[in-house]
Amino acid sequence: MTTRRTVLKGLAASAASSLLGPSLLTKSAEAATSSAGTWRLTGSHWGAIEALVKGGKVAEIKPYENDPNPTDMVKGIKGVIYNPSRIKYPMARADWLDNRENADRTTRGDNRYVRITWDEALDLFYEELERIQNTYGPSGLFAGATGWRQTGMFHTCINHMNRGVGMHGNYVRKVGDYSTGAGQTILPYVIGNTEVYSQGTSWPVILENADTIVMWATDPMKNLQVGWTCETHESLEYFDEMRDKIAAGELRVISVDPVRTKTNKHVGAEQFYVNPQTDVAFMLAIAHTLYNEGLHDEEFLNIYTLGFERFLAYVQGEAEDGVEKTPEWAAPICGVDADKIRDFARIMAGGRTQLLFGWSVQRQQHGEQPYWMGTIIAAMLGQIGLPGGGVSYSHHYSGIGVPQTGASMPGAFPLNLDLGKVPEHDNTNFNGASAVIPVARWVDMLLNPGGKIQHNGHEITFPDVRMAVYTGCNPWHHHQDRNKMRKAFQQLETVIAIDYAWTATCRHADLVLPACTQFERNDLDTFGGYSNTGVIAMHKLIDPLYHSKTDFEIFAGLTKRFGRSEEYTRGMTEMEWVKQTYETTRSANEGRFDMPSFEEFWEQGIVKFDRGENWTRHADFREDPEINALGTPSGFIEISSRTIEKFGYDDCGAHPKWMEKVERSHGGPMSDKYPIWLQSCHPDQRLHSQMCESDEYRATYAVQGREPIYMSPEDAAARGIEDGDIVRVFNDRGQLLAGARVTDDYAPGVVRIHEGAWYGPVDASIGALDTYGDPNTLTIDVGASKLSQATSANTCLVEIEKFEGDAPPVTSFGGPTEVSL
Ligand SMILES: Nc1nc2c(c(=O)[nH]1)N[C@H]1C(S)=C(S)[C@@H](COP(=O)(O)OP(=O)(O)OC[C@H]3O[C@@H](n4cnc5c(=O)[nH]c(N)nc54)[C@H](O)[C@@H]3O)O[C@H]1N2
Ligand SMILES: Nc1nc2c(c(=O)[nH]1)N[C@H]1C(S)=C(S)[C@@H](COP(=O)(O)OP(=O)(O)OC[C@H]3O[C@@H](n4cnc5c(=O)[nH]c(N)nc54)[C@H](O)[C@@H]3O)O[C@H]1N2
Ligand SMILES: [Mo]
Repeated sequence: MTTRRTVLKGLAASAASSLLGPSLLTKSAEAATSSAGTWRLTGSHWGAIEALVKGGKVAEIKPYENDPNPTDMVKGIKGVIYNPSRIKYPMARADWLDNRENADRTTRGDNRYVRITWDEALDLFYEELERIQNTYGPSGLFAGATGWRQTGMFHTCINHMNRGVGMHGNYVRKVGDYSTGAGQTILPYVIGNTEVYSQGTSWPVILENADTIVMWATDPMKNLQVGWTCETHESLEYFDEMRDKIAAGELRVISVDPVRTKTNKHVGAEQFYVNPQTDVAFMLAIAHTLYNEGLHDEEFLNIYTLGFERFLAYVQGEAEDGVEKTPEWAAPICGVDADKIRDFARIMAGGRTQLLFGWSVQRQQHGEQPYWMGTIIAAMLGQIGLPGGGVSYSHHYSGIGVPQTGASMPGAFPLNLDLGKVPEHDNTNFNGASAVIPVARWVDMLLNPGGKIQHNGHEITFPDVRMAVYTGCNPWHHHQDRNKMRKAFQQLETVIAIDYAWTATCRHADLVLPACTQFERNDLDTFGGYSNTGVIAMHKLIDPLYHSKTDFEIFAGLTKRFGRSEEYTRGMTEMEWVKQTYETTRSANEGRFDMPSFEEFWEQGIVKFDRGENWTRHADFREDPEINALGTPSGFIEISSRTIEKFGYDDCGAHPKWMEKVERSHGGPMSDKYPIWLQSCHPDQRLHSQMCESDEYRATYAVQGREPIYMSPEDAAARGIEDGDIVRVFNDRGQLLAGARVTDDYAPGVVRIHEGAWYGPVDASIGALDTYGDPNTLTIDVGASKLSQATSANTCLVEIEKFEGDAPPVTSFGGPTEVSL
């Protein structure tokens, strides 16, 4: 099959100059640059953008003209490039530079840094790697953290670090991620695939065939503003269609969420408030209703699933706790009237129903359970594999549901060693400890070297880690329970952070290396997420600012210290890598999708493929469950799992169950002391912590210079809090200041502070007041269960009070205090 390609025009002048390099710049290109400036196209998590570059500076940034739904966040990009928080040159923590592994580690975070040269910095980096490998071996080094590196396939900074450090020696790595840790662990046992990172039924199929869409704990219009690769925002168009269909009475959409979401406000869905963290009780009562009213699909359960009887005995109260999971049982837990629960079950069974789950609801204690229940309800409805029916766990992410073109996309810089090569320190002896740990357990690892935990059927032994290297991630935003973390960090003799901005991670590091931003390098990227819409050229806008370097240059410099720079770079320059990556993609698509020469591509900016075909998830399984068996142990949907049962865990058993949380609002544990549930969802106006530093943009949402905390009028009034007040939010783990935003989008007892707010404690002491409003100052750091050991960030209770007196200034931004030794 050959598909016509559409090449989008424009932006040619800028592109050509980037390709040729400075020495070959033509006179006309230079002239264009000097007067009116040049518009250059590049890609980003926030979509394709065009930047006006004048006199070597970015003067203006606007969304790519063909972006159908640009995000407001584009307004924040310029403020990221030019920002007082940029890391200008390599720096070392004052106490550490003096005393290295004998330095006082309790002063980490006091923000005193000494400027050093790149040569000194890379020598120190290398010396520390040597010292750790020689003293402790690979179990002494943790370099496995990952995060939302800026876009661009070649410059993917995580790969640069893994390859560069990996050439020197082995180290402790992580498995899983913060996004979907519980979901990606449970669903392969239940439905044979992580589901969270898999293509879903095409939106046009859903919108055409579904009678009811249940948006369960999901806010796609907020979360689809960004993508893992260059976002096209094609998927956002479907929400206009959804809105129109609801208005025309052709579609019913119900949002099950303790908050009225951005998506709901756009499409006008029915709001179904449920008490936080109680979805499983609600779902068990739905299952009870479906079964006892004969609304379930017996035939589907017989043909496609295993283990229903056992689950049913639990629901009917004939086994285990002996409690029948009636709507009357669930109502006081989940806060939904028994009759409304029954209605809900009947609506779902009354027509074609598509369940769409977000990820937040599995980022809580026992986060596996609501996901498992989601599949069971869909199986009881018997619509899995039908167009507009069944269950999805991914339609809010990176263009999932936009029909996929099927084209091959560019690959990233190789993170592994070249074939047949071994690291300088080829030691694979981890001293009896595990070489891979579940990602969200690294603070427990630091606090309990030699300690053991269960994980997904295996025992993990925590290594004795002494050094950590972080790049493309910000653990002092992404991990839970700041004060526990501060203590754990004292275990580390050396922390190296590579970033372009002075994040809290850099402020708690010993050696800080300035990478440049993606706008200061040439690259290419997938255009669109799972849609594989095309390939985009990422034209460098300006040269690296200050003394910053690309991650490629940084690790070329590090590997040079042990004589392996050539192998690291393969003797190729940035542009040679970009071109080679493009050519590899072009060959992979040969005969299927035409792609122009590299030179043409670079000039044109975007190669777009024809839209893919509509597709229905699990249709093949429905068609023939023997030939197209699922990846579960049995090949069928496992409503009960013998494999999980054999692990013998008390917090994730043979089938999903309602389990109480260590902290739960609305009458649950700890709610006497801390009555309010804090959810730390993903920000509408940031990508995690990225862009928080962008001052002008932050001013559009901050409240008296603090991160907003959204709360209901009832909770505000009960505490004498008014919209715009500074409040103190606290629990036994920590305290922070935030700015009150009072809105009836939030149910009473439910508040939100978006994750990614920059941590800014008043001082470096344990328990210090955070002046800006990082919710992870308050969140709990426990594993979701022994199965996944995932983050439980959304299991968190707090109390709030109006802050009286003079609020301390925000300390999060603007970089370190420079001192000299
Ligand atoms: N309470 C709570 N916590 C959460 C979550 C939650 O819902 N609630 N969500 C979790 C989830 S799902 C996620 S994915 C994580 C996100 O956690 P992270 O991925 O750690 O968050 P980011 O803010 O994107 O951090 C990326 C860092 O990399 C830097 N960076 C970007 N590009 C480059 C580059 O090219 N080179 C270098 N050297 N550095 C670069 C950025 O400046 C930034 O500091 O947070 C998790 N934490
Ligand atoms: N703008 C923007 N978009 C992003 C990101 C970003 O940082 N900014 N990050 C990206 C990444 S890395 C990820 S992992 C995804 C995250 O995607 P998700 O985890 O799905 O997103 P969240 O915004 O955290 O939460 C979605 C909804 O879940 C609801 N919710 C939370 N807890 C419960 C509960 O107990 N029960 C019910 N019924 N509802 C609940 C919240 O109220 C919210 O409306 O987003 C991606 N998209
Ligand atoms: Mo994530």
